[in-house]
Amino acid sequence: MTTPIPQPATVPFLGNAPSVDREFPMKSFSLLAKKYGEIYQLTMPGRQMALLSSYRLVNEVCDEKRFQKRVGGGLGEVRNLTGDGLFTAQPEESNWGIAHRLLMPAFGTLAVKDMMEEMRDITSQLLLKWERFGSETTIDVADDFTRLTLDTIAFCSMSYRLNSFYTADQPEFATAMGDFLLECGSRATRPKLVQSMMRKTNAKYYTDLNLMRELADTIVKNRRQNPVEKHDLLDTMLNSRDPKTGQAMSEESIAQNLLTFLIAGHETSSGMMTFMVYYLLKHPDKMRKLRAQIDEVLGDRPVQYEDFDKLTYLTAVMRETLRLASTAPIRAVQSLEDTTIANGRYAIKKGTAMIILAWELHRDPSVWGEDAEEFKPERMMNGKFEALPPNAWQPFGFGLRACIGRAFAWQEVLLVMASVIQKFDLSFADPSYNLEIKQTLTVKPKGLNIRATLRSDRVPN
Ligand code: MNH
Repeated sequence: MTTPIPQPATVPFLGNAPSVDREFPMKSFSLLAKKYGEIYQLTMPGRQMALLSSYRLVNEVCDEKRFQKRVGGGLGEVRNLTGDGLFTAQPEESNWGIAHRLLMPAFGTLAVKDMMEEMRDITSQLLLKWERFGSETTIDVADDFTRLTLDTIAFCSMSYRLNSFYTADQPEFATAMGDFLLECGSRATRPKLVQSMMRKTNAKYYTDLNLMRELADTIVKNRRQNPVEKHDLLDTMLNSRDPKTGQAMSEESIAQNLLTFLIAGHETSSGMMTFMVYYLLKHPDKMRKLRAQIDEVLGDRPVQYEDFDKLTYLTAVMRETLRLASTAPIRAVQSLEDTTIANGRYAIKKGTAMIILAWELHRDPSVWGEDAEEFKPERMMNGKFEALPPNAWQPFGFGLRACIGRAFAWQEVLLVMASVIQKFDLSFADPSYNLEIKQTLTVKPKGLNIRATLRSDRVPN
C-alpha cells in the first residue's frame, strides 16, 4: 500500500502557487520541507512536482537506470536560446551525445590546465581594480566576480574579450544575459495566457535573446573564415568529430553550446566565490587559517598550478561553501516508468517532475550530523570528504548529466581566491551584514559589499 505524498492545501486555478514566493521560490521550498518533511508535492500552473529533501530519497533518484534529468520549468525556458545544447538538451536528443563526447576531453583537467594563463589574465584585472580602488571604496563583490567569470569563460572558450572590467555598468551582452535568465525563471511560474498578454516583457525577452544569439553567430562565422592557431573550445567544436558517429557539430549547435558555456559557466562560479567571501568574513578564525596556509605555500610569488594540491584548506573551504550554498540549488529528474520510492511507500508517475533540493540535502543530519548548519571546512578534509556516502555532496549534479565545467570552475576559483586572499585584507563594508539571497536560475548573496585593503604586513608579488 502506498501513502499519499503530503501536499499543502490548494486553491482553485492556482493550485499551490500562492505558497511559493515568486522572487525567492527556494526559500518557500525550504520552509515547506521543514513543515512537510522529506517529500511533498506541489501543484503549480501546468505542472505537478514532488520535492525531495532527504539523503535517502535523493540517493534513490540518482539511480540512472530508473530516473533521468528533466528539462522543464526555468531550464525549459532557457531552451529558447540554447536549444539542445549540453545543458538544456532533453535526454533523448542526439546532439547532446555528440557534443558530450566531443567536449568531455576539452573540459578535462589536462585541457583546463592549459587555460591557466588566460584565467590569470582576467584575474589580474580584478586584482588591479581592487588595488586601485583602495580601502575606501565599497566593492559589490558579486558584481565584480560576475565580470570576472563571464570574461574568463568568454576568453577561454572562444578567445573573445568581453572587457567587463572596463565599463562602469556591465557590458550590453552581460546585461542581456542577466535579464534573460531572470525572465526565464519568471516565465516558468506564469500561466500561458498571462504570459501571452505581457507584450512589453516578451518583446524585451526576445530582444535580449537575439542580441546574444547574434554575437554567438558572428563569433562562429568569423572564426570559420579566419582560423587561428589557438586550441580553444570553439576550435575544438569547429574542427573535431564525434568519435562515436564521426559527425561534426552543426554551426547552430556550436553557437548554442557557446551560449551554454557562458550561461552555465558564470553565475554558478561567481556566486560560489561570493558565498565564500561571505563565509570567510563571518568566520575570521577560518580566514586566518586559510591565509596562513596560502602564505606558507606561496610566500610572495603568484600561485601556480602545482600549488593547488598543497592548498588543502582552500579546497576544503570551497567544498564546504558549496555544501551550505550550492549555487545551482534546484534540479529536476523524472522517472522512466510508473514506480514507487522509499520501499514502496510513495507512488511516482512516469514523467512527474522530481525536484532535488540540494540546499536541504546538504543539511541532512543523517549525513552531516547535528552541526550541519555550521560552516566547518574541517569536515571536508583529511579523508573525510572521500569517505562521504555516494551522492551526499552533489553541487555539480551527478551521473551522465553532471557538470562538464567542474574542473574549469575549480581551477578558476582556486586561482582567484588564492590570489585575492594572498593580496588583500577583506572586510564587510557593513559589519552588521546578514546573509540575504538573490535567486535567479542560480543563487548568490544579495547586497554583499566589502572593502579590500592591500595587506600592510607584506607586499606580495
Ligand atoms: Mn555546471 C551542468 C553546477 C560551473 C557548464 N552544472 C551542471 C549541473 C550542475 C552544475 C548542478 C547539473 C544541472 C542539472 O542536472 O540540470 N556548474 C555548477 C556549479 C558550478 C558550475 C556549482 C561552479 C561552481 N558549469 C560550470 C562551468 C561551466 C559549466 C564553469 C562551463 C564552462 N554545467 C555546464 C554544462 C552543464 C552543466 C555545459 C550541462 C552538462 C550536461 O548536461 O551534459
